[in-house]
Amino acid sequence: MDPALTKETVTKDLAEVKFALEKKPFETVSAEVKEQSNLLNNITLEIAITGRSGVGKSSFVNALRGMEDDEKGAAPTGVTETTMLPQEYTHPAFPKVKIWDLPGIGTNKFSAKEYLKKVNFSKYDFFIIIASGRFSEDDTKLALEIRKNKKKFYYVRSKVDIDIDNYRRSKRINVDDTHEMMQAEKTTLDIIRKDSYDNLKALGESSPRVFLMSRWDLRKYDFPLLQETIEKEQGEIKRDVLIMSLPILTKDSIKKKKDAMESLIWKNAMVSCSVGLIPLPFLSLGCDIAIVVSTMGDICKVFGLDEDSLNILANRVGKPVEELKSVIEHTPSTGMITTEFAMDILKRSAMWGAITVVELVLDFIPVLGSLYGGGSSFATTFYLLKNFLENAVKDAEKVLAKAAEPKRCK
Ligand SMILES: Nc1nc2c(ncn2[C@@H]2O[C@H](COP(=O)(O)OP(=O)(O)OP(=O)(O)O)[C@@H](O)[C@H]2O)c(=O)[nH]1
Ligand SMILES: [Mg+2]
Repeated sequence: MDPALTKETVTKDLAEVKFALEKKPFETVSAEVKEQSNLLNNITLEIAITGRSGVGKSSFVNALRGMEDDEKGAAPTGVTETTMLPQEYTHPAFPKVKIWDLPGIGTNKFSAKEYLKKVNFSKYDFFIIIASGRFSEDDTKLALEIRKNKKKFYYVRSKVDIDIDNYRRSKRINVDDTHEMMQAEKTTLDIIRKDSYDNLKALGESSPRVFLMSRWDLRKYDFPLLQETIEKEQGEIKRDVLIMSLPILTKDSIKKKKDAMESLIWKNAMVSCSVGLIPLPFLSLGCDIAIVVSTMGDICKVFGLDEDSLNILANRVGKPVEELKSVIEHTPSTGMITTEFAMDILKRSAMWGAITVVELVLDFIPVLGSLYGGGSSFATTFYLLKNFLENAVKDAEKVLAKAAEPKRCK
């Protein structure tokens, strides 16, 4: 624990807790927190990817899971799916997050209504309708039906990298002229945007929104905007699950994940000190250490620092996983995060000026004194998790930078 914690930092770190406790009675907050604390393992998020055959549905499923197309467990691409059954792909780290590769629309004789019924539409949180050229009547009919059923959908125009490339070739753009290359990209995107808008208007959409993207680089074009738009249109809980589970593309995605996780750690700290009061040997503290351990594990997964996520990233960027691991300074490998490990840092945290921290926390939110150990358990557990989170953020930023480095020539 950072011994230099001040009134200002405590006030900032626990503003959300104070706000919640001012609005509602302690028991209500406590009950809500219990329900939300384990959201990564309790809340399902089901995303449906649809569109005509060959538009890039399966590729997008893989991109959302941070995977390459040829990886084990990836959705097969470049092959026509003949099955009428939706294919389920679970998120590599969070099995409650599912991305569904729906059968191509338009290639069968079903109406939009029948199609939705066949794919069991009610279970999806939202739909992404992809087109790689013009949108078709099949797309808009489906959208209309989804809207009728009070679900959200997003039009995505895929493969814009190909359009940009074609435009540059057709205009004989000099590849060494960065300005011209950029200008050609902008012009192509403007053309696609206008074309998609006019096309959907002609098909009866009154104010269509279309997101341009390429499966090969989700950091580019409209994918960040799509992500932001979907997040805004989801309820608070699903939004957090979405933020936590989407791949880390930029430093900004790390920041968003950090904000979402800050809200999760105080909830877990509170739950761990409210239930199953287990006094810890040699400490005047009590908390459910299993909750502390699983929260640390979740932090690792959210920031891509667990073994599986690191392997997937290493494969994606074509670097040995050891190279990525070499920059991780603070976060232990997932196998090391055990009860003993958590106990050990808890003991050390408790020794470090915890008294002042407890005083600061209780001074700011006196009602926390009703938790186990008069609030000291909460303060210690919270700062332990907060410290773990801060370190994971630093490590995730280093891994992101390492992954982006050009490959070394041998
Ligand atoms: N350049 C480029 N190629 C893409 C993109 N998205 C998909 N592709 C390619 O387009 C082809 C078809 O992609 P799939 O993901 O298999 O398409 P699908 O919609 O799942 O096709 P069906 O399952 O047959 O309906 C593959 O060769 C992909 O590699 C993209 O954004 N850019
Ligand atoms: Mg497919």
